[in-house]
Amino acid sequence: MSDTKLLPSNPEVVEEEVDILIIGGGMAACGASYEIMRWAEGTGLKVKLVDKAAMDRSGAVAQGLSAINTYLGDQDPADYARMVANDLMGITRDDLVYDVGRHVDDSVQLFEEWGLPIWKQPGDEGKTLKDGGKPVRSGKWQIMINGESYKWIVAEAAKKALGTENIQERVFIVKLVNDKNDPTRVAGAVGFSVREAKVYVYKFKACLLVAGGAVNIFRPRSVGEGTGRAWYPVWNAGSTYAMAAEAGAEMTMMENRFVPARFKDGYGPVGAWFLLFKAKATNAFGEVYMDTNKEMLKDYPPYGLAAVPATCLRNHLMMKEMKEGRGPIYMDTPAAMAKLAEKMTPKEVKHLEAEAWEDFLDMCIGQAGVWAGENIEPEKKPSELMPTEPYLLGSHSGCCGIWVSGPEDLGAPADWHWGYRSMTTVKGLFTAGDGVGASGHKFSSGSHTEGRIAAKGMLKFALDNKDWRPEFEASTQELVDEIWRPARTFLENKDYSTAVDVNPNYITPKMLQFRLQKIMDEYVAGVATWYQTNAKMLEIAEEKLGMLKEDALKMRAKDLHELLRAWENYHRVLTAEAHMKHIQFRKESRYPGFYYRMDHNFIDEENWKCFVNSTYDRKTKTWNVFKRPHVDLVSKPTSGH
Ligand code: SFD
Ligand code: AMP
Repeated sequence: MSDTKLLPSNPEVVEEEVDILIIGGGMAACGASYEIMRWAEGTGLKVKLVDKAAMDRSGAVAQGLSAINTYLGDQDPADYARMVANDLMGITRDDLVYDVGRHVDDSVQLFEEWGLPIWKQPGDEGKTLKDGGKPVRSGKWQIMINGESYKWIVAEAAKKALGTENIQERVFIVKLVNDKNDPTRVAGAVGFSVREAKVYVYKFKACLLVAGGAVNIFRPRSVGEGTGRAWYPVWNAGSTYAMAAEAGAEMTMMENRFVPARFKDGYGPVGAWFLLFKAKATNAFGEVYMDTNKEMLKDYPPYGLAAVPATCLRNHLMMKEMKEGRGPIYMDTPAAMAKLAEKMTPKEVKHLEAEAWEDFLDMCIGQAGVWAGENIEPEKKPSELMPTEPYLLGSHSGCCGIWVSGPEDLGAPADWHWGYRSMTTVKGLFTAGDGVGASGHKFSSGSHTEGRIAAKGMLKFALDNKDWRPEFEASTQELVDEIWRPARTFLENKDYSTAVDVNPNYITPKMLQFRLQKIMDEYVAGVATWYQTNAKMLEIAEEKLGMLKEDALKMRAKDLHELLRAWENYHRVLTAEAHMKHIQFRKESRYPGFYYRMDHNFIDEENWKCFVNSTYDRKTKTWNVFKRPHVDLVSKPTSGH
């Protein structure tokens, strides 16, 4: 291998002090950037944003989207909170969800003002939402958009507000640093450039950690030639959860996961097909499993009995067909399109066919590729559906994440808020979007909104602490040494063997990732076991993850790309461990269709309708998992989608 590509054993170190650091450049970060500058002007506070990628196309909205899944219009935020609670099997924070619901429309109206085309009903074309234009609703809460450039548009507004001089792209943040004098407080963060051999050390008073959810923790269905395909963004590697946990933040509902039903192999989303095109999913014999297996929903009142049964329960009914040999599952696209076409002119039918393709071209181009490659014309041939590998996220149809301070005016229990809205239990550390636990179904618009809400809380915190000076608990050299360890491990050991990837003194990030995915897949309810686990399997997973954590210290980085992969894996392993510990603690199967504890294969409302929360001790590397009482602030969760 040519020496010109080798990393130096000592990177350049760049130190900077700001008042507020935003970590991530996705939907929540863009919302925060836009909002914070409206209030920061004249305060003298310095705000900076760092993203591991380029904001124009970073995060889950990278490819664009075809719908905005949260827009309330004239609906009641309490009804929205009820729907979210029902979909997440009763255990959500109504205060957080309601707060998003009452503010989210403003963000959507801003997107339109910034140039995002939002579909309008006939007669209202050209009329904005703000001016009373009626959107085309796919579902009760969802509206259709031409969203290929969604992220560009939202990022542009954020960049304009923040100023490009305050944005540093292609910096991967590895860890938060606690304050020397108060370990319950954050004082900074360290990361590295993914383009140059540079380590960045930031000191700050407050920080918004919005680095998205966690993908590729489980062995994906796409392996070999399909590796790299997933539904959620592969570049979101659990950084939010791992860094917050290491800083001491209380986590919540880390047992929750999202297993979406998706178009097979391309991972194309199903929402537009179910909601807009009114398609039905069937087993191999054309039977609609939501009808034939309806009785199964009665086992899970009230969540199965709502107008729209919870997402995990829809999976539960689908998987019965697959497990009992009546697969594959199909989305009956031809029947749906034929029905819609009944009252259409030939021109309108062509338009409908174009919309079917655009749905994927807007947000999941790979699925359109699968259609083209497999000669699938959706008006003629149905497509297979498949439940994917599990993802960890807090903004879509899942609710794992961090425990945050909620709004004070909604009658929530006193311990659900502690002064600064959106602050975690660590002083100065805020989060939003996928970072916030126990409040799913925010989606792109709700994540943007939550970023805006958090920005205000964070600004207040920074102003209240204007004279406070951050001091690190570790020295800059110690932090740099830690970040650069994989690079040095490689440099020190590379000549020991003749094949660069075979060496007893290090493990490649790719191999380590395979090991993690194998453990999670086979013992922690991945696709290999049809999402089933039990106490014994979890015990084995715990032991294996412990050894993996030890071996992770031996990851090598032969270049910057591998350094990125190494630290992403570090975040993944910690997130995976949190997931496993929470599943181990919750002795019931709260989310049938997402995962099953076969030794407790039931829902136990009496003992487990509670939050499962945890904290991680960075020094002892151990978890403390515990219950927190749940309270419904709106009436029982039974409202439909
Ligand atoms: O069809 C670091 N989502 C949908 N939302 C909708 O409103 N409508 C849809 O149609 C949606 N669908 C959908 C969706 C997502 C995906 C991938 C597909 C389809 C294919 C969900 C939303 O996109 C999602 O809820 C929000 O984007 C979440 O926002 P946020 O801000 O929590 O996460 P992000 O946008 O992914 O941003 C994360 C950022 O962090 C950066 N980052 N930066 C520095 N250091 C590190 N260590 C970092 N790690 C990550 C990332 O680069 C990024 O900028 S449908 O399926 O329903
Ligand atoms: P998806 O495309 O699966 O990510 O879903 C997009 C939106 O549609 C989300 O708000 C989902 O909750 C909703 N959705 C998806 N499938 C269904 C369904 N079968 N019934 C009702 N809502 C759905």
